[in-house]
Amino acid sequence: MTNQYVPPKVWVNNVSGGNKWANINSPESGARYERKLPVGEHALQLYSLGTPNGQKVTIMLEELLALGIKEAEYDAFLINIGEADQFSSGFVELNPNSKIPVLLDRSGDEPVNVFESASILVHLAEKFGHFLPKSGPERTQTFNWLFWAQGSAPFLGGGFGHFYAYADEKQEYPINRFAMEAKRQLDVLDKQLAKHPYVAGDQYTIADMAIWPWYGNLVLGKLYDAAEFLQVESYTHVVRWAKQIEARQGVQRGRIVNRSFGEEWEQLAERHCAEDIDQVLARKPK
Ligand SMILES: N[C@@H](CCC(=O)N[C@@H](CS)C(=O)NCC(=O)O)C(=O)O
Repeated sequence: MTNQYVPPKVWVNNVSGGNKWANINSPESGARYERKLPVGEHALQLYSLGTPNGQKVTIMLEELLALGIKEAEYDAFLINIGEADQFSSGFVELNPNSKIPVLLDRSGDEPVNVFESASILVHLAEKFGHFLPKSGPERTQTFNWLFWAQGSAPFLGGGFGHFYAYADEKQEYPINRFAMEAKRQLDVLDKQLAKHPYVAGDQYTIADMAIWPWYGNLVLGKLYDAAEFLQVESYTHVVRWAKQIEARQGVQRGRIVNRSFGEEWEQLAERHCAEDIDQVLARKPK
């Protein structure tokens, strides 16, 4: 084989190009510059972006608000990861891993920072007593599928999505490797959803909220433009579930928060009150 890469004995950071965000990658963690985060008026402060990982949390918050829980009101500020916002001192103080989403909960005696989207979902579910069964097998199933989502989605996003959609050069080996895994994961979900209305059983839970932004968007043709390539319509139970979840008011509202990309009508950089979302939905094409 020609041009075969032979790894040196010790890795050196001379990565250049690769994709349009490659220049913000670095092997070092920590703050790169001093800047405080903006703060709004609500107890819950969210710093995020409307990617699938960001959507998980805004869907949960909007689902809680749809139940009439006023304490779930929140300020959502945009973190533009392409502009290195996640490396400011203020952001790194809340999430040392420099990834969206991160939540600051100021409702208790001491503010608490919550990072990792699944941890935020559990925090909110336990705080408000919804979307996570309190005990029994359905609680265990919810955690099974929540952890499944956290373990599996990086193969879909960082693996398949990176090489199929983002990498400048399309390479057969990684695309094949991760297309295989993405389809295997869809098959796992399809078999589960053939037996149950929701991923963890009979109830809509935080597991659905963690899985839908990735696999739901994928089968609805809203992720990576890969619906045809992955033949997503063959996963009929996932498609049924994805449409059912998409129709929920909380999902319609949550999926557009902190969006600075996609269709112009659905972009909403910051959210501070319900009317911010109402205004966006009012301009949705009929
Ligand atoms: N496991 C994390 C993943 C979060 C994540 O990968 N966030 C991406 C956007 S979807 C990010 O902030 N990337 C910025 C970077 O890598 O510098 C979670 O579930 O919260």
